[in-house]
Amino acid sequence: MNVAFARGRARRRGIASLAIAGVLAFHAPAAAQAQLVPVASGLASPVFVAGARDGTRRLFIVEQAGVIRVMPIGGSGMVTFLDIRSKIRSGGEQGLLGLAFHPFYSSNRRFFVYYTRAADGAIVVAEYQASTGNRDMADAAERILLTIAHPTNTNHNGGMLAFGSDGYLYIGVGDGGSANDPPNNAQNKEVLLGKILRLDVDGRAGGLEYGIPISNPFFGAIAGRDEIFAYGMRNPWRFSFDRATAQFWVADVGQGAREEVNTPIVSGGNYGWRIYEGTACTNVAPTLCTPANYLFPSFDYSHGGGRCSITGGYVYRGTIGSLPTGTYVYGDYCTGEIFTWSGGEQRLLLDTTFGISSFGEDDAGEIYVVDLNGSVSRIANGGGGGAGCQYDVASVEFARRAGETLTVSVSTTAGCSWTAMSGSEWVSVAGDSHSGSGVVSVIVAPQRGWPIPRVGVLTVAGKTVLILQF
Ligand SMILES: [Ca+2]
Repeated sequence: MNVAFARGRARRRGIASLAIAGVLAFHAPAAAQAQLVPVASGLASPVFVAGARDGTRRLFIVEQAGVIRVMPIGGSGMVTFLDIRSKIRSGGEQGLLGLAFHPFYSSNRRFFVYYTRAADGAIVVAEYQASTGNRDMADAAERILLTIAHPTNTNHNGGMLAFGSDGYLYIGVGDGGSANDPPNNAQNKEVLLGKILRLDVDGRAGGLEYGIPISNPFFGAIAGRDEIFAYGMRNPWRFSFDRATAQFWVADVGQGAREEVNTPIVSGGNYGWRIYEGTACTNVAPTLCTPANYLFPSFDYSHGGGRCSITGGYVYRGTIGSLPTGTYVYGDYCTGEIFTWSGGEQRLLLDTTFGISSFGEDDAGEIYVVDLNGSVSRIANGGGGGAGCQYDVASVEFARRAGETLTVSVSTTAGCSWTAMSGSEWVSVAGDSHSGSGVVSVIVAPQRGWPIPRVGVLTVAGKTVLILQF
């Protein structure tokens, strides 16, 4: 997790939030405000949310103590998907920290978790499987893939798991804790702490419970552990892959001064810790501060205004215009601020009271923010209608020859207005002006005479909908 979880909220900035604009590198919010739509509350220390990309649009919420809950979008009745509390040491930065669904989860039901082990705090990456008989429940059987000793400190466990577009599992591992990485783990390619790892969960080789991609940068005879993909990380608590471009974004929590985002993450890249924090030489080993030997953040921010710990997020690729497409969303745990990175600028999107433990994406690419204090909210367009609104509408509807009433659904943000109009005399619509998501009734007249299929046209929320009658 990050240093902030242990610090609690004592450094929260309160009324100092008025001083944000202009003081630091952040630019003023864009005119079109975002809003938060609560989707779940009453949770026990939630630390992650995700969809399974299985087409069901269910949300899975990870609670730190060792429970995964599942809820359908727009529904209630959240149920326990997995409960492994007995295996886990939880509290501070420890617990059940990460969850990733296999790219073929819809057919193989396999998923992976990252936790700190009850007995000794070791990092464990393990595989589970959803039940064949109940998709809202996981089987108890566990297969442990990887264990990393983490005996000295309770902080900097990392905790992120995600599959890349290459089908491999990427794992964010912290540097082992304390401050300034005393054992120099992050720069040591012979240990797995302070790294991004990449494993093949579908293979097994060399007596291991996983395979190692031969394209890993230190594979085989090349010096360094074969599992390592990139190094020089302090606590890469949250990272993501852009679902449109596959670009890899890692937010690395800083020590005492800088919070950084690195993208793209390149194979074999050295991202600097503990030699550099952000772009600054830490002076832990000043003779090593040769910039050419390291990769530096794409952007970072300082600890001014009470900020202290970055929580990495996602690039928005949803279809309903909640944010401008291609915007990267992230936040600061200590201040509750949610930021965007777009066009080379960091902007404040929302200032919340949340302890932002994570962001997450659902199957449709909508982005959620997780509040460690017990809730999950979706980031939505602030509305206002017209500009900035996007609409999701079916393109084709099928009508029977005898005539019938169809419904066409429109998905958009609250406050976004739209109309429905018919362009065919045998198709009529009931009501023509709407706001927010909704449905419109489409009355299709019976077809008389010789049964030749015909095509009618509707315009709904600016989109053409074809009515095929046969
Ligand atoms: Ca090697």
